[in-house]
Amino acid sequence: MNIDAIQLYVIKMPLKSPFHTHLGTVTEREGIIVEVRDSDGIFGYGEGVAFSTPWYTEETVKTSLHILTDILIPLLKANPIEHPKEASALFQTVRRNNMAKAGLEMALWDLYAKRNLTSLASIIGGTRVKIASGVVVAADSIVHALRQIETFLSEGYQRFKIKINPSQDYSVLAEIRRHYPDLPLMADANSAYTLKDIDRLKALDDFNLLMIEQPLDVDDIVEHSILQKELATPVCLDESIVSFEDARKAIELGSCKVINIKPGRVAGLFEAKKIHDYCYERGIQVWCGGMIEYGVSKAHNIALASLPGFTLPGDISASNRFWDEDIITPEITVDNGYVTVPSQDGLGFSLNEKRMKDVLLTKKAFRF
Ligand code: OSB
Ligand code: MG
Repeated sequence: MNIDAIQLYVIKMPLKSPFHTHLGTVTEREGIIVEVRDSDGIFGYGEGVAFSTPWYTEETVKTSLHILTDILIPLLKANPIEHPKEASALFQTVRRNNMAKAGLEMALWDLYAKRNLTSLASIIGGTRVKIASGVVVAADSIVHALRQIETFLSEGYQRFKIKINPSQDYSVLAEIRRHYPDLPLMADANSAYTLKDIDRLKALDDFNLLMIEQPLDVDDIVEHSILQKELATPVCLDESIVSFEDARKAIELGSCKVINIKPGRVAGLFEAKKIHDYCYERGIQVWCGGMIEYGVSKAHNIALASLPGFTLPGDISASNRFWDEDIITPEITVDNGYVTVPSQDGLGFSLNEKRMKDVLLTKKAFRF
């Protein structure tokens, strides 16, 4: 692919409003924008989606920078590739660190699509021209949750996800259902429960939820299969699935009926597509998750969600869900509940240079 240079930009922005989960509250977001440039001066962009602290996965912005700087970029420099899928294979010689891998791998996909004068969506096999958009409600009280739902409904979102935990589940969902009996609603527990809570979780069958996401711990593949047999509500796995093999095992065990695919969590677009293809062949529903990310990662998610198996609205929301001003132009918008899949080459969005400057913390260049 004739890579000439790579730049890593670390950026930081406050969220428009605090994002509450039982694991902590996110008020500002650091992120890594990965820029690859080839010898013809064509650019590709990816985004490292690890957080500043390891609350969601074990990676952080700092560990990602270390792995990119000292391991992955040198590996790519020493092993020139012709296609992004070779990067995915090359990076398999490094254990885990999936978000660092994905940031670089996805930049290579964008570059590859641009070189082929094709949109990223179509180069990976996407078929949709628009994506049904869902949104997450992560409030600190029922009053705020209801207010957020009202706003998001007026903005056209088609599916609503609410964060729950054992001290805020039945009562919150009951109150939402009292106001919105037919709202397309799901809950995300981010591993707040154990199998001892099985009766609490069964009670949530009362609310006709589309699914419950990651109720049990990350490694509880067996426990999720026990739980799923007891629940009418479909279980969706998020944190538990960090590879194709995890997805295969979870499906074989009956640990879930739905999978949330996030390219960052599974080391990039190639692995994400592999999981999609496996699920599609077996009629397992998938949707594309979110990471409170910037527009670069959102744009990759849009391309991914254009694949035919992404049959459920995911956490692909507009730039203005989290940001006063995103780092891409044009910004991502939701129109009548849908995000349009760009038809321009590559991601179909450019960096907003001015906004990037305003939010830049550090920058690091690598010459090939
Ligand atoms: O569990 O899906 C999750 C955000 C950050 C980390 C993990 C999760 C989330 C979300 C919001 O639920 C996703 C988004 O809309 O960006
Ligand atoms: Mg989740």
